[in-house]
Formats: sequence, C-alpha cells, structure tokens
Amino acid sequence: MQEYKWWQDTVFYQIYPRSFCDSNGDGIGDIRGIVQKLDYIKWLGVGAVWLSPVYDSPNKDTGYDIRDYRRILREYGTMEDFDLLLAEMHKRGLRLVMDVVVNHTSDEHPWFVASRSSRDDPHRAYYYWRPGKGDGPPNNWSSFFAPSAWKYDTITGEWYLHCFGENQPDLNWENPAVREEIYDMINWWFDRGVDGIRIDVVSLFAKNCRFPDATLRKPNYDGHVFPIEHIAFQPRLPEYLRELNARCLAGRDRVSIGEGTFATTENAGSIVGEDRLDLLFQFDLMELGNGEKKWDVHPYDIPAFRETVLAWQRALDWNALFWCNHDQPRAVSRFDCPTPALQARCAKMLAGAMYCLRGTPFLYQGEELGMTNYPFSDENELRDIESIAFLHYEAAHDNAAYAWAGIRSKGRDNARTPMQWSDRPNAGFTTGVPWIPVNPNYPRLNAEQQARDPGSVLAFYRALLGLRRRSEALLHGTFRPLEQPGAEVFAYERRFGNERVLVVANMGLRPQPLDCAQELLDGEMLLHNLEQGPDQTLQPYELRIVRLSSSR
Ligand code: TEU
Ligand code: CA
Repeated sequence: MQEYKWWQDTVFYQIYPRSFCDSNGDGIGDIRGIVQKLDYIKWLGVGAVWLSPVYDSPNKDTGYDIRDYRRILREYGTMEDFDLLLAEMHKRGLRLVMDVVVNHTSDEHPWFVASRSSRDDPHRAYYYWRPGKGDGPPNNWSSFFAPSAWKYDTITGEWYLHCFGENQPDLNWENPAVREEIYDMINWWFDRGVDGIRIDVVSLFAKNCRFPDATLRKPNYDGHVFPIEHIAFQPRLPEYLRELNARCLAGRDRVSIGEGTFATTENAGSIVGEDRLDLLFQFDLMELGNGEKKWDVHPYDIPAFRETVLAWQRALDWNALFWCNHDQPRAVSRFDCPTPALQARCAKMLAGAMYCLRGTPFLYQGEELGMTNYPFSDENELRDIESIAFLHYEAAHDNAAYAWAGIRSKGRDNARTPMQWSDRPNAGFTTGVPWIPVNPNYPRLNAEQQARDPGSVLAFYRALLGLRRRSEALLHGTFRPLEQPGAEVFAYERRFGNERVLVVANMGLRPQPLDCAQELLDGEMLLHNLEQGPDQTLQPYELRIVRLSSSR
C-alpha cells in the first residue's frame, strides 16, 4: 500500500493578498483582511493556503521583488499580524505555504545596493555582473518584462542580468554564500511555523554562466530572443535543489512546490523527487491558447488539453492540478460562453474535469465563484508591469490594437481584480478606493449571493471538494483515460479497489454523443452540472461524475 503525505490529501487555495480583503479601507488587501475570511476558506473545504508574497517590497512586480525577506510589507500589516494569521489558521486546521522568491531580489534589497556600489564590494558576486560588448549588452538575451535582460549601471560601468524586470536583478546561485543566505531565510520561516514553500521560477536558478547568445525561441517581443536554452533547467539545477532539500526540507513534514517555468515531461524529474521538491507547477495546459507568443490569441485547444493531461498523468505519479493563478487569465474566460448561465456551467465543468485527476488541486481566489476576465480598455486600469511594458512596446510599433486584444485575454491583471465578496460597493472588498478596478460584473457574481444559491459555482466547488475527501478513488485511485467519439469530450476513470468513478466532460459548446452512455446512466450520479437529468447526449459544457454500479 502506497503511503500518502498530508499534501496529497489536501486542497490548496492561493491568496493574492493585495486583492483579497481590505480590513482598513486604504484600498489594499491586507493580512487582517485574510484573518476575517478564514472561516470562509475553511467552509469552502480547502486545507491549506498558498500566500503570494507579503514581504517588504517596492512592489514593482507586486511583491515578487523583495527588499527584505524577514519583514512584512507595511501596507499588509506587521509581523504580529502575520503570527496572528498563522495561529488562527492552525487553530482551524489550515496550513500555510509561503511564496519564496529567490531567483532574484528587488534592486532595493541591501545585497544589491551593496553589490552595485563598487566592483570589489563583498556582495558583488551575489548577482551577475558582466562587461558589455562594445556599447551594447553582454549578449542578445531578452527578459520576460523588457526587450533586454541586461541593464547598464553607470556606477561601475558594467551590466547586470535580470530575467524579469530591470528592478529584479537575478541572484547568482553559483555563489555558495548566496545559497546559504537563502537556506537560512527559509529555515527562519519554518522556525516561525509555516508549513511549506512555493518556490518562484525554481527552474531558472542555474544559468549558463558563459552567457552565449541565444537562438530565436519563444520571443516575448517581436524580433527579440528569449534564452530558454541558457537559463531554464541548466545542468546544476538538480544539485542546487538537492542541497536546498538537505538544508531546509529533509526530515521535516513541510511541503515544497516548485514553479517550473518551461518544464516538460522530460525535464520535470530534475525538480520533483525524493531528495528534491514535492510538487511541480507546469504550464503546458496554460499555454494551449497561445501562439508563438503568449499574447497571440487562439481558441483553447481541447484535443491538445486531453493529450497534455494524459502525458503529465503518465510522466509523474503525482501532479499539481490548477486552472488559475495570479499570472494567468481567468479559466472560464478561455472558453466561449454566450450567456452567464453557460459560463457558470462551464466553470463547474472545468473544476470537475481538472480536480478529479490524480494529484493535488490548487484553487485560486475567486475561481470558486467562476470569476472572469476584466474588459480592460484604458491604460489607467492596468497595474501589471508585464502588461504595461508590452502595451508601450506594441503601441510604439503601431500595434496597440494587438496589445489590447492580448491584454484582455492573457494579461495578468485579469486574475488580480479584487475578490468579489458581495454586491455592496467595490464588491465588499474595500470601503475605500480599490488599488485596481473591480470587475463590473460583481453585482451578479459574488460570494454572498452564491453562498445562498445551491445551484451556484461556489456550491458546486464545495460539493466537489467534499466528494473528493470522501472517495478513495478520487483521492488515491489510478487514472485511466477513456476514449470518446467527440474530440471535445474529456473522460477518464479513477479506480481504487472496487470503487470506480468516471468523470466525463464536454469541454465544447456543441452537444456530443456518448459511448458508454448506458453504463453511465446506470451508475450513481455523484455530481452533475445541469438542471435536467442526464441522457444519451452530453450537452454543451456538461460534466458528469458517476460511480459505477459495480463498485462497492
Ligand atoms: O512567474 C514566472 C513565470 O514564468 C510566469 O508565469 C510569468 O509571470 C509569466 O509567464 C509572464 O508572462 C513568477 C511569478 O509567479 C510572477 O508573478 C512573477 O512576476 C515572476 O515569477 C517574477 O518573480
Ligand atoms: Ca488595507
């Protein structure tokens, strides 16, 4: 019998603190606001929270640019508030996972301030400093948020590497002193009582330190080169993760989740494993609506979804399952939903299709309500460094319309609009002026209204999580894909001993025939997202979760 860890039997809920709940009316979500909502989180049926960064930060990338790893951002509260949050969570049996951002720091971190001060400062080698080539940067790499990954610094006349924004210099993981600082910091949080870590862009920790030019792959900007082959999954990565495991994780019952940007089924093993990290976020499913660039808008590719899920279910014994996070558009907005009713049905279908797979579910705040993308049309509505840089770049090249289409469908601010608690002003998120606009659909789409409605998306999520807790097949069962005639039907079986549960989802807008219709109709319907009873045809976005009658 396989033994399971607590994090395999737990559903996680991600909180983006700036947009969750504002307790003091300054328009910014905060830690006391989260404390006020812990009963909601518990009631929803999750067992752990992944908290996006709450550390001291100049917020150039909303907290993913850290100035002090051991201090709470003043806008979010104090270390006392944090300790209160942790205690209140533990009191309710909820665990807390911190977001560890150590591929880079803020350029206001004291290490970087010292590092840039002179070429022989002791902190110089905490970052990657290189001389330029002629008047230009050391090589042709572009960054996620800027056309070049290098920034010239006048104080010492050299360039530093930043794979994200220019205010996010990359830490030099080659330097053992840097690694020791990081392990100390992680252990400091573990000693405080946190239950796990989500590690930001762990796949980029090791770089090709010869810094050769890159060849053109996955450009973020037309005509620029993104150096995946020199920054992702480099040879020393497994070594660093083994060391991190030995210094921080071994022998402790804490969970570790690596954000595996550019992970593939082939390289995933260098992040997850006994002596490395527990779980991996891979983005193959997120990229199915992309073209060559993330900003190219294509319809979500359902047959490719099916193939990709199968490949990952085969590749890893245990997957991290998610549709949303703070970097992704709202899941339901990836699909064509002509009416609010179909949109709600689609949101329920997506939940059932994803969270019955073998693995650990990660929900993102507001997903449980079926929250949607925001109709962005004005630069004043944007806050995200990536979207703003992209808009400026494209506008300067006469492509503003292309940029807006991309931002509306993929922009990260779609996930960051305030949590919709009620139909009161600002969706009950704040009594002040929210730091980012509230989605105008909040009067009809909010938690308070859905909590009263047994047919709501929220009620469905609660039922689904309850079902998962009570079913050995859904928790620990094997996974087997089921062939169906319709290309837009996604179906699979989970089985544990005699218990067999089938999950059948129509991921498209057209009705679809069913192959094993009678077997399904004879089984026990555990969860269904339609008002009317099931028949031989799958309706648009219909989902059925059925326990076969031959089961115990
Ligand atoms: O994201 C890294 C990452 O690879 C992305 O998902 C990225 O934000 C996106 O692809 C841009 O198109 C992590 C964090 O989750 C993100 O919020 C940070 O901005 C980024 O690292 C830098 O810390
Ligand atoms: Ca506040």
